[in-house]
Amino acid sequence: MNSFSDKLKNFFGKKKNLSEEVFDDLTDLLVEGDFGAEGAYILTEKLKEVCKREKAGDVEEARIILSRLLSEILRKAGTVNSGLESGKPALILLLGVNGVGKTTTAAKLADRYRTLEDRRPILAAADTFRAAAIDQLKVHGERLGVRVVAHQQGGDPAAVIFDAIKAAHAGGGDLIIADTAGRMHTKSALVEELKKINRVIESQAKGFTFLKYLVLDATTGRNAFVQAEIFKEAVSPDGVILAKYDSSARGGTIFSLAGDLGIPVLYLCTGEKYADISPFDPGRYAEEFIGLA
Ligand SMILES: Nc1nc2c(ncn2[C@@H]2O[C@H](COP(=O)(O)OP(=O)(O)OP(=O)(O)O)[C@@H](O)[C@H]2O)c(=O)[nH]1
Ligand SMILES: [Mg+2]
Repeated sequence: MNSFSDKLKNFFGKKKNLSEEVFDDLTDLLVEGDFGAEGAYILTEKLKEVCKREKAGDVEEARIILSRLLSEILRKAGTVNSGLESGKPALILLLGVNGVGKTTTAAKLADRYRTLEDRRPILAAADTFRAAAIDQLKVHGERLGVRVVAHQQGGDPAAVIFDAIKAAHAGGGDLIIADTAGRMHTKSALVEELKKINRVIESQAKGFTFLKYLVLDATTGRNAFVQAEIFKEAVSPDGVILAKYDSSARGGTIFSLAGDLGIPVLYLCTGEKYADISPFDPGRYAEEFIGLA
């Protein structure tokens, strides 16, 4: 995994006895791992309490308890399946700030659902902000052999989605994956844009499952969490896709997303290739995070 979990592994490997110092050092480490100061403190306090109750004798036992607590936090955020219902058409809207990986993720999802779930995806270029963004999606569409519905730069994103829904009705597909513009939204602009898209979906896409996935860049640490707070308040995303987890990610942000915001992580992306996306596994992630796996 990444170097941060190596650090935790090292930490647990060195110490033997459970002392106050161990818990203090662990808190510091968790903060370093993007847990957030409050989250790190609450977690170590909880760990201390459970260790006492379960009469944990050494660091190794504490580590196993910690892994359990961590996966409980992740499971608390609810379902970790994609939210798609079989046999039902769906529309996935990918949201997120600049450069986090939305367009790449749109292509990855199209490829994944087509090959593994027998879906017929349509990519919708609802990022009409930049001409390059539309072309970028078209290139992915060509490579994958997936249809791309696009308008001109500066067009209305809701109109692109309208056309994508029309294409789906006409038999062109059963899963619309919509890329959106990544400019840093103010909350009200985001809400307005989404209201318009919502209206289109309500009137044109009855019977569709509508999902909003927030894409976050794992390398941005606590910043990703702050973005998630804003998006949660504005549009209540159904789940998070954590991109660029292959880079220097420290990974603690995921626990705050689940624990503090109640947003489940659905997928981890670990590279630029289409196959570099995998469903999130809470138990395994918790174990890997503390170097147990
Ligand atoms: N290493 C790595 N790079 C990624 C991953 N996902 C995306 N990227 C790269 O990150 C950069 C930005 O990705 P985009 O998909 O264009 O991001 P975006 O959110 O659509 O960006 P904007 O449209 O400008 O807001 C590109 O160079 C991608 O190749 C990932 O999981 N791992
Ligand atoms: Mg993009």
